[in-house]
This record gives sequence, structure tokens and C-alpha cells, in this order.
Amino acid sequence: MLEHLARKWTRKEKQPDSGMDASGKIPVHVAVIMDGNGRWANLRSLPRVAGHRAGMKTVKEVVKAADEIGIRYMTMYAFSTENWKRPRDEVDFLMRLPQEFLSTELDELIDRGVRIRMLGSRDKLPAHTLEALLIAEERTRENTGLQLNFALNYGGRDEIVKAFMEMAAQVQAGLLDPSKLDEKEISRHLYTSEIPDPDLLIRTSGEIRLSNFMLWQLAYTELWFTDVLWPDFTREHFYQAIAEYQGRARRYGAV
Ligand code: V07
Repeated sequence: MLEHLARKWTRKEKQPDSGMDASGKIPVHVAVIMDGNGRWANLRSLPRVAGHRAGMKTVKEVVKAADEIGIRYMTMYAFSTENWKRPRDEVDFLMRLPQEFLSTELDELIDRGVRIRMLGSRDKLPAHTLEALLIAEERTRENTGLQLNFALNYGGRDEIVKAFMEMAAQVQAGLLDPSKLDEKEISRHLYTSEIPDPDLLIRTSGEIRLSNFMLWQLAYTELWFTDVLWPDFTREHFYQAIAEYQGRARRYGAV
């Protein structure tokens, strides 16, 4: 129903159900920490992996909702460098989700002009996972619609360490003048070198922390937290986050 409304929006209209304002500023880049899948499963006496699969369904919904309202970049935190410490079976299951997602969604995402990118360290990923990601990146490389990033085997400090190692190697090779090091140079060595910083971060499931996600990039980002568990998160929750972001932007504009 809302999907239909969102499509029909004109610049001056206000969508009554969500409080979102079509004339307001739509965030260019929204980053999401998709937390609460395990808890969602526990509450239903289901195995944790059932929560992950339900969470994947939410990813599909939210990506569609984002695309429909014209968000340019979405970054979804799918697997952290810390997640390797989880039980082996759970890790194996998680590492199959990218393929599972892409096998049902990739053709449609391509039809909609979506570009897929993986942010994170590519070593340690099983070959089958990496291959599915590389194929998706390759097939969508030229697409100029929604830029959909999955942070996978991603850690914010790890990303910064990698950037410093690259810069140190370039300094040593005489390719980089250390006196010219600045924020722009550091940004160029992050996974997000071609991606603007997020305007809005959403984290579900009640934890009020960043958990090593996009530490550098979130410096000026608006943060929005909800107790809703990721599998229960709907496009209405998503629009609510954006409406609140727009409210904050309006208040800044007023002062
Ligand atoms: C994963 C589902 C969402 C909740 C958070 C944890 C579990 C989608 C992907 C994915 C990744 C790359 C890609 C396409 C889809 C995914 C993992 C876990 C590891 F190109 N959901 N999802 N990857 N979960």
C-alpha cells in the first residue's frame, strides 16, 4: 500500500502514513546495522539461523523501499570481522546467504539498475561466497541506480589499519609525500573511497553503540536507534527513521 503511495509522490506532497516529507531532504546514504536476528529466533524457540533467514527477507523489503524513495546509497552490515567467533555451523550458514540472496534477487536488482558492492576484507571468505559476490559486482558494475553495499568480513578499525598500511607502503616506495597526508588521502584508502559518508545510520534491536561499523565515515552521521528486531523491521519503520532524519535536518535549517 505504502509502496504504491511512495511511487506516486510528487515533490510537494506529504505522505500521511509515515510522516515522511517528499519535499524534505531524502538522505543520500543510509547505513544499517541489522541486529536482533538471533534474539528474534530465540523468542520463537527457533534456531538462530531461522532468524538470519528472516533477516534476509527484511533486507529485500528495505532495499526496495529505499530504491522507491530515491535513496542513492545503502550500506548493510551483514557480517563483521568479529562474527567468525560464532559457532562453525552458524558461520557456514551465514556464508551461504549472499548466494541465496543473489540467486533470487540479482536479476531483478539488475533490472532496477542497482549496483552491488562488497565492503570488507576479501580474504577468509569461502571461495563460493567470494565468487558470488564478484559475479554480482561485475554484472552490476555499470549500473547507476541505487548503490547497494554489503559490509561483509568488515571491521571499522581493520579498515583503518589497512588504509594506513597502504599509505605506509606508498610512502616507503616514494609515491606518497607524508607531509601531504590529510583526511582526503585517508578516505581514499578506505573501502568506501568512491562512496559519500552516510547521512543516516539505523541500528535495530536496542543496542546503542557502533560496534566497529564505519568508524571513520560516521563522524557527522545522524544516528537512529530502535528496539525493533531486524526481522520485524518494516518499510514503515524505515520511513519513520527517514522522517525523523528530515525533522532533524529542518531544525538545523531553522537555526
Ligand atoms: C545476511 C541477513 C540479514 C541480517 C543480518 C545477518 C544475516 C543479505 C546478505 C547479502 C550479502 C551480500 C550480497 C547479497 C546479500 C547477507 C550475510 C548475512 C553474510 F551480495 N543478508 N545477509 N549476507 N543476513
